[in-house]
Amino acid sequence: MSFSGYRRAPAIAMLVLFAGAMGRTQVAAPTAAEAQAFIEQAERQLLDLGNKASRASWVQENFITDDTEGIAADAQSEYTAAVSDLAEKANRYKDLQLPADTSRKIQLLRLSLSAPAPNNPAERDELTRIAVSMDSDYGKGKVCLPASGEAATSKPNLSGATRAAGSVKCMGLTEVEQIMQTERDPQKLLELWKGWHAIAPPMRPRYARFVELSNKGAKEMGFKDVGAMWRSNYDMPPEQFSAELERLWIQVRPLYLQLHAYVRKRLVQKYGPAVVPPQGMIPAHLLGNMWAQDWSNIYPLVAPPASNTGYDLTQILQARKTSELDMVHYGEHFFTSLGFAPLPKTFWERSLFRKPADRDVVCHPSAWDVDSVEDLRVKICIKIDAEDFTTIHHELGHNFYQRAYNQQPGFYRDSANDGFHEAIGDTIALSVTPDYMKDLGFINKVPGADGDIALLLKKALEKVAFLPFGLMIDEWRWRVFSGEVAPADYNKSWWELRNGYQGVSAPAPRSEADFDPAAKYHVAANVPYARYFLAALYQFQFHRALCRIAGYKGPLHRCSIYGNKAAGARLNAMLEMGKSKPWPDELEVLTGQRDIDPSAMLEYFAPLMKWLEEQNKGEKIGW
Ligand code: X8Z
Ligand code: ZN
Repeated sequence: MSFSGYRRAPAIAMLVLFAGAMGRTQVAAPTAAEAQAFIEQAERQLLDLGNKASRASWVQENFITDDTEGIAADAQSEYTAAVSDLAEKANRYKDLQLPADTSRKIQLLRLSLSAPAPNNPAERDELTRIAVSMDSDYGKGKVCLPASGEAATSKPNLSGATRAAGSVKCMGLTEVEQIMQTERDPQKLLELWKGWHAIAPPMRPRYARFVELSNKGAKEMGFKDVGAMWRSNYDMPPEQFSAELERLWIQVRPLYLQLHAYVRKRLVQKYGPAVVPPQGMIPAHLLGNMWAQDWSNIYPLVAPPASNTGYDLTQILQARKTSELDMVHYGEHFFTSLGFAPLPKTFWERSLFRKPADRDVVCHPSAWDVDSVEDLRVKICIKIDAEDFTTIHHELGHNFYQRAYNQQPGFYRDSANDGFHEAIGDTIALSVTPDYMKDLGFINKVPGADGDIALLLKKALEKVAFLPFGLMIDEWRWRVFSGEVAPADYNKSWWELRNGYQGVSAPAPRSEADFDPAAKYHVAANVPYARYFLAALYQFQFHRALCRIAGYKGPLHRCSIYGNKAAGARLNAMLEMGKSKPWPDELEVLTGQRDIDPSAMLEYFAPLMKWLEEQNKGEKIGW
């Protein structure tokens, strides 16, 4: 079998064109068998280059230095070049009638990069260097608070974790996030918020260039722009995907609006109408989280007077002197209780569980599958609290998924769509119920039904509060990639979307001297975000299906599939399919349904919705 694609060097390409025009070069007509062999070879080549790039990125994110950045950028550039080259070669087969698997794999090849590069080495290297440098800058970001109480500054280039220099204390994001969980002084919260957002403006010119270069790559790959390319990865036309998100948001928005109005009312009680406008937007620094994407840390401020969750997982974990390693073992234990094999020995040897004191790392939690087979790892700077107890289940969900599909061909070693990957661990974490707490010996007595509203409110602060955030990030990026939002309007459009979707406001005056989007990891690191919105809905749909398979009859929020092998086997049946089929086929295997169905989430929170509507009588809904 011979392949007759184009060479990259322009001079040679011209030569071939010229020879072709002269009629001296005869290229055999493409065949389906040739296409199949081509894609199988591509699969092998990309697995090899992908593993090398993955190993280089692992080292770069664990030991951020100029050298590791360079090594990671080179490996990514090589991988990106191979994808562009193969995608171009695959064009040769575009008019052929191909076996379904072959054409699916060619399409997956075209979609496999989140930052496609121009087919020109200098621009490609520039793109990968920018991408890696923004990821590193985010990882190195620090908030430096002067002991004197002056305004906070950021020092992205200070190395080391926390360091005290004179009267200035510099902290990494993990520490800042931890303080924001419990700090209630608006002034202190504002300093932390401003300090962290100050890491981003230096990334602005690089980001604008990144958009330019990756758009050029997307166009060469046959897409309108990078956003259109991302939206094409859902087994439907990109316009239909946008319409689908709109359909889903309309169904869950009333629940968000009720939660927003209730939380605002309680925050007005706490901070007064001068800080929180009773009919307006909630200032973004008061919600217990840097990005106001998860409000569960302010649960104590909004807790219902007459209902009690019955336990506080953070307190329990800390009182039991739980270690970082113990936390991960709890997560693994849930999966093995469902029938999944334990994690490999190398997982425990190679993962990062603790924030190192003496070097810069990207602490944003991630799960890795370095050799695409069984070299599974996580990288999490674990805090001993309820939030990270959930995060660990989230990350391990990625790892168990990765291992479940490792027998698939290379292009299918992925989730049905990216929302599935994000939903698996969260689905498991929904089974962390009071009953499960008792099974673990964390509590002696399971709280009665009178604790339900409290439990549901706490969960809604995590899951429902997230929904508009999960949508607006990519709404912003899609507009940026399409050119609808120009660099001169980056920050303005960011806040228009945050205001409009979330009903949260910037806590300090903003201008185009700021670049608030890049203070969020997924923007700096170019990770598509619609996946998390999808996952927020899928996880309830998966949970409901698994609870039914387990024969559970009660309310969804009390269901735990812990230890249920039938549920585990059915989950595995979907996971092991990887990306081999369009996602509706895979959704059907687990749930019997072919559409994303927000009714599971609405059913889960139905008692809370009723309660919120009562609490909000006479309140303005919206802002
Ligand atoms: O990035 C994550 C995971 C890693 S895939 C920790 N999440 C999103 C975020 O932190 O913004 C999980 C929830 C949303
Ligand atoms: Zn994830």
